[in-house]
Amino acid sequence: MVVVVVAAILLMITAGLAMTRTSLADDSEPASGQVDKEFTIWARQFDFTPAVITVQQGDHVRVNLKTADVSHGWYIDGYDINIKVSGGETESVEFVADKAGTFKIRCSVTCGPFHPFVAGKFVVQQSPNIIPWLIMAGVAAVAAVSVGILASQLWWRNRRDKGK
Ligand SMILES: [Cu+2]
Repeated sequence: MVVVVVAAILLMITAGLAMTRTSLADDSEPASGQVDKEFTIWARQFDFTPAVITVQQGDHVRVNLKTADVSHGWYIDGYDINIKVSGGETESVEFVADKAGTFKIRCSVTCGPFHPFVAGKFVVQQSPNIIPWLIMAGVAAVAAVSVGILASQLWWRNRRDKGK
């Protein structure tokens, strides 16, 4: 009897988790061509404005690089992104921020004596993963229900034995 009840509860929780996982996966998949974060960055002698950009892991990012003076580049160390722009033009790049962490941005065109100072940061914040928490909650619920059922069985048995 106890085994059947526990098995049924386990089955329900597993099915629930499977459904939750599927719906989460559907939500996190961005539609093709959809841009989550767009930035327009001005490069000049000798900085980027803004220098620091922050996104969430998995964001589809679009960056438009502009310059009002000489040629500059915008390179993310560790992301294989490198765009270059000449005076008065705009160059764009789109990519998915799939790696979490803080990455150095550098100018990839020697633009003058203070070129090494043309730098910034690309911050990719890790998206919270709720799946492990859901599994832990499921296991805890099963354990609690099992203990409850066992305790009540023992209580009834004890009562019945006393009555004899
Ligand atoms: Cu430069």
